[in-house]
Amino acid sequence: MKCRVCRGAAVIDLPQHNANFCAEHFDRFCLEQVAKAIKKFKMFGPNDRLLVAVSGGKDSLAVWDILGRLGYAADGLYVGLGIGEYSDASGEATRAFATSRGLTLHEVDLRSEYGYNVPEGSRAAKRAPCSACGLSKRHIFDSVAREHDYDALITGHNLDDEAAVLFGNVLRWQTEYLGRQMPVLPAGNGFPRKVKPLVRLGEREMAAYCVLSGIEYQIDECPMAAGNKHLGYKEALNDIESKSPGAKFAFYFEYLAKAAEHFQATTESDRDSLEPCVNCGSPTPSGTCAFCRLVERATAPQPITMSPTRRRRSESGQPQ
Ligand code: Q46
Ligand code: ZN
Ligand code: ZN
Repeated sequence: MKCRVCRGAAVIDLPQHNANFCAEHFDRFCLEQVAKAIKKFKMFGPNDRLLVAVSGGKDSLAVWDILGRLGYAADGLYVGLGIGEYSDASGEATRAFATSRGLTLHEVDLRSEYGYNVPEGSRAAKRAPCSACGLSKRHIFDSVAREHDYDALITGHNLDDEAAVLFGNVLRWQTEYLGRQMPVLPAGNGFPRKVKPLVRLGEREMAAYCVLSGIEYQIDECPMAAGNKHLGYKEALNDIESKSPGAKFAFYFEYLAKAAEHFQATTESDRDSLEPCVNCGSPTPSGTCAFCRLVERATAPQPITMSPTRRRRSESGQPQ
């Protein structure tokens, strides 16, 4: 297996590009793909203040690293979700990365700031963990970007993520979500500009980039992801990709080129009709926003449940 550029020994094959690369040229390829996405979608300029949402995983650390190497100054934002050892290790990986490079990292701990963590919030609000988690993260990302006046909020969503979300939305023709599936969502009505510079690179490339660059990331998957529909969509797309290399890239980028604009009007009019939450000021369709309602339910005193033995003793008047 030889590198497409220098004919030296290749370390990775990319069937979707019909190419193999040595470490040096793979590194250059990753930087070029990100630079291409930033330019093509007019994501941001050299003087913009950028905030990267960092989880400690490969994608967010890689995008933060690549932006710095491309000459963009970006700060990080880490949200402590309180998902046991997984969150402990994610926080450590993020802090170690920021410290080693002298980067500014904002940290928001869900429990200390808002009084609940993801498992508690999910139970109390009777929402799936990823739903409570996603809602909390989105609210915090938007608020910190607004408060500190960042020009763009950057996330590490890669091609596999975007193709899987598109696949799920197309399966059910969720037109209100399809309009949001752009690599750039413009700022407006209380939302910061949101951008995804890794859309041209897949999960496998990002893991390889981190390994070859010596970036120590949180390798374990979140334990609450089990049963998450997107994992199933990713597996289905990987299966298709193995039989038809390049299918994932074409599925997403042909959608952007040929269909995305048809769904944007719905999203824009939804956004324009939002008003500030009566409690926190974040944009919401009306009244109190979904995040404030989640906080209220997650932090409400929970009824004390007695074990069957204690209940029997209590009912029969026995001492407890
Ligand atoms: S962290 Fe949160 Fe993910 Fe874990 S609970 Fe689900 S959404 S899987 S990116
Ligand atoms: Zn080479
Ligand atoms: Zn609110």
